[in-house]
Amino acid sequence: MSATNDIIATVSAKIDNGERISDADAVALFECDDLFAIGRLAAAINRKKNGDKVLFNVNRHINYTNLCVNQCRFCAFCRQYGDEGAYAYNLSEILERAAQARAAGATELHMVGGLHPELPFEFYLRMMATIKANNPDIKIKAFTAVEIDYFSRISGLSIEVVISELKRLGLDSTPGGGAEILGEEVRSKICPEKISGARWLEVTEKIHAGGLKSNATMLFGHVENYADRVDHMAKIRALQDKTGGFQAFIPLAFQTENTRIPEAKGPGGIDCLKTLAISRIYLDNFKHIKAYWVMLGLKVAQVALAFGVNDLDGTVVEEKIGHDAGADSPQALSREEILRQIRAAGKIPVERDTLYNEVRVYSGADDDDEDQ
Ligand code: V47
Repeated sequence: MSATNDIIATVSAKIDNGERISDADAVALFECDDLFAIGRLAAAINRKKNGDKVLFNVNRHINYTNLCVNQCRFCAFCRQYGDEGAYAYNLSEILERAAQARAAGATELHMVGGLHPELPFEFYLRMMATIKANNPDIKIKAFTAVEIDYFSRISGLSIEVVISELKRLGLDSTPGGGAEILGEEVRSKICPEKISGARWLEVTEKIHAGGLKSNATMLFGHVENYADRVDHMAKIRALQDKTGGFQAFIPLAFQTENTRIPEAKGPGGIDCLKTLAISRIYLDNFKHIKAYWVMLGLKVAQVALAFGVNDLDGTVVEEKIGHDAGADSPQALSREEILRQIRAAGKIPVERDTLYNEVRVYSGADDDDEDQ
C-alpha cells in the first residue's frame, strides 16, 4: 500500500470508529497528494453534522481604525500616525455605517480594528452602547482577543471586567482574528509585537467564561509549515474541549501584496481546499468550518462547499484587511449572489444569525426571493 493509501485508510477507519485523528495523522494528510480522497472524508463528516445546508449571514464589516501600535508583517492594513491612508472613524461615521447595514437587512456588524495608540477604552464602550441603542436588533460581533487584551492594558481593568463591560453595553460575540499561527517560532517572524499564542488562548478562554461565543482563525500560506498548522489546530481543539465556546473555525488564506514577508507566496487553490478539508476532519469538536470568500476568492470558496465546509460567511460590504493586501475578491456579495453560489454547489442556503440560529431556509430554487 502506498503512503497515500495508508493515511487515507488510517483516517477513514478512525472516522468510522468515532475516533479522533492524531497530530501525526493530520500532518500526513497535509503531505498526501490525494486531494479528492481527503475532500471525500471531509465532505462525509460535514454531511453527517450539517446535511446539505450551507450557512451565510447578512452582515457588514466596520474596520473603525487602521492605526495600530503593532506592525505585524503580514498586515497591509495597519498604519502609524502620518502614514498615507491612516484613518480612525468617529462615532457618527461608525453609526452611519451601522444605519446602512440595518437598512440593508443586516443581522450582524463585524467590527475589528487596529490597536489605536490613543483612544481610551471608554471610546469602545460608548461605541457599543450607541450602536446598540440605535440598532437594537443587530448583533455586534466585535474585538479580537488581541484587542480585548489591549483594552485591559490601556484601561488597567482585568480581562474579565473588560469583557463584562463590553457585553453589558451590547457586545454579542467576538470574531476569531489575531490567532494567526499560535506557535511562538512562527509568531516571532510574522508578528513579533503581538500577544503570544498562549495569551490569545488565555484571553479567548476568558471570553468564553464570560458567556460570549467566539470564532478561531488560522492564517496560512506564509512561513509556517504543516506541523505549525497542526500544532495551531491542536491548541484550538484542546480549548474547544475545555470551553465549547468556539462557533466556527476559519482558515484565512494569506494575501501577499503590501506585506512585509517577502518569502511568502500565499497558498494555492489546492492548499486552500486541503486546509479547509483537514480542519473539518481534525476539528471533530467544531460544527462549523467557514470558507471566508474574501481571502479565498469566491470560486475557491464555492468549491470548498464540496470539501467539508458548511459556512460561506456573509455579505461583508466593506472590507479592508484582505483588500489592502491585494485580495481580488469583490468588496461585497448580495444575498442573491450568495444564494446562487450555494445552490450551484447543489446545497441548501440557510441564512443564519451571529449565534448560528437559522433565520431562513431557502429550500427550493424557486423560493420567493424577490423581497430580499
Ligand atoms: O487576524 C491580516 C488576517 C484577520 C492578512 O470571526 C490577513 O467570523 C490574509 O479574523 N492576508 C482578521 N489574512 C479577519 C478575521 C475574520 C474574518 C472573517 C470572519 C471572521 C470571523 C474573522 O485577518 C487577522 C489576520 O489573521 N489577515 N492580514 C493578509 N495579508
